[in-house]
Amino acid sequence: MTVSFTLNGGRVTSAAAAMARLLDVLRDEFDLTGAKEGCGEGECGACTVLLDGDPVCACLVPLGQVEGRTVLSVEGLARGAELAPVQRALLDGGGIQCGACTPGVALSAQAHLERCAQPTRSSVNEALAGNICRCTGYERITRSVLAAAQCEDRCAKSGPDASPSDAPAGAAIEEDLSAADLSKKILIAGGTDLLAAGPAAWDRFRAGGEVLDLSKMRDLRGIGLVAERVEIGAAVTFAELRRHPLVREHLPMLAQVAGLIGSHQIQNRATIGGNMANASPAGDSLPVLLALGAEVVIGDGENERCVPYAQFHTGYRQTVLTAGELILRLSLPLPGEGQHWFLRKVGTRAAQAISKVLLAACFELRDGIVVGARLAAGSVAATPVLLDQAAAVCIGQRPQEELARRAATQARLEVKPMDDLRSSARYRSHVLGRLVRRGIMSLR
Ligand SMILES: Cc1cc2nc3c(=O)[nH]c(=O)nc-3n(C[C@@H](O)[C@@H](O)[C@H](O)COP(=O)(O)OP(=O)(O)OC[C@H]3O[C@@H](n4cnc5c(N)ncnc54)[C@H](O)[C@@H]3O)c2cc1C
Ligand code: FES
Ligand code: FES
Repeated sequence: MTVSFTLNGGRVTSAAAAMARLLDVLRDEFDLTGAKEGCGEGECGACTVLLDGDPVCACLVPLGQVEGRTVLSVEGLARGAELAPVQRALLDGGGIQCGACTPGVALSAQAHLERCAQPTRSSVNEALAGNICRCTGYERITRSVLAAAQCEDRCAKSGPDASPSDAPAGAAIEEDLSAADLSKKILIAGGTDLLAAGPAAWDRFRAGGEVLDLSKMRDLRGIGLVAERVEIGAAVTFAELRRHPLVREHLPMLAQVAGLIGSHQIQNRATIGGNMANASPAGDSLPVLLALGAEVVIGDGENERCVPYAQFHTGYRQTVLTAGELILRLSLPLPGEGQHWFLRKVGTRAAQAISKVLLAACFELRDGIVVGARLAAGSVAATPVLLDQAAAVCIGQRPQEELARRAATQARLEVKPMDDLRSSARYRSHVLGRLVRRGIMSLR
């Protein structure tokens, strides 16, 4: 089986395994060594390439998922002998250092310049947050990209022909849900957890080859309004959630948390269904889904069942999914009148940081009185926790200091935080109390 795609403007075919990493294929088969392997886990961005114009980490993309798509590596960025404006600006502005991460920086910057009508210092910094350069020199990089933003031809597509290829999509990895025996398959969506699991996982893929690509299933992909509820396919990415007008209008807390997941490279690939199925207590979307009162539709190719999301996580990294089942979609109620929300993620830095604590809360207020409350926290127990008792304390009360203090104390009693590399249990408990207090005081 071969995989065909457009690479730097030309049609190419690879006979490598469908689960081979795009990074290895580019470097070993096509001799394109601009994309570097820094971490192999999606953290550093040195392997960044553009997939259909979006920055992704080539170390986390299986070859089979580029079938019929367009890949741009740094080798395709220049226009013949002439450097692209962003490359020229990095060179002129000294935003290059030792050069190891520069190809990834240039491609992330190029994508941002093409997508953002008016790049600013903060939008550039956010767009480059997934390119962690060990030489530092961030200021010069930012200045160089802002200088490139002034060039009239900054957006001109590079390479001889960067239009999507006409190859039929989906030949390399199976995609027909009804025909698949799910219990025998490795399910892959964005691959950000699966491929970050390292060489042991890749060996399993190479040996097994029994892979089902959820990202190609139309049933798992859409976002829509159905009977006064927002339905979101499990294979919707965080980048899509972040941008989608329905989500931004009705579920702004979900759009906001999508922007807190990893970097742009990760958001362009990671799916909400994968975040739920991976079931890490630090999964950032999970407390938000709890606070929003989501329901999960689960299926096995023939039958469907609907489970309140509050019952989905059954233990550390465990869910109600049985062998052969997958998450099809989420269903979320539209917010009612007088609803307020509060979201805070506390980590070591703003981007690319696993949460130490995350609090998501929805409150309903009538005449200044709390008449509804759902608070949920992440990274403070083996599963994301719905803080039922803290919510109960709020009902019928005015959001004042005394209430905030009582709810914070109650919330701390409802969780069982752990000591680990990122934080201590004591710190997590303390921060959770502060966040609950702040959430309630934000209602005043
Ligand atoms: C560098 C980096 C930074 C990150 N930062 C964050 C962060 O800040 N916050 C955060 O919450 N997460 C973070 N993550 C993890 C996040 O990317 C994943 O949890 C992601 O959401 C998983 O989705 P995916 O589509 O990539 O899943 P995949 O890797 O494709 O799959 C993950 C698991 O879920 C299963 N699966 C996928 N979809 C389904 C489905 N529909 N039904 C049943 N099973 C399914 C797969 O079989 C697999 O076992 C980060 C990851 C990386 C590599
Ligand atoms: S090698 Fe570091 S993100 Fe891919
Ligand atoms: S350019 Fe040297 S480590 Fe980034």
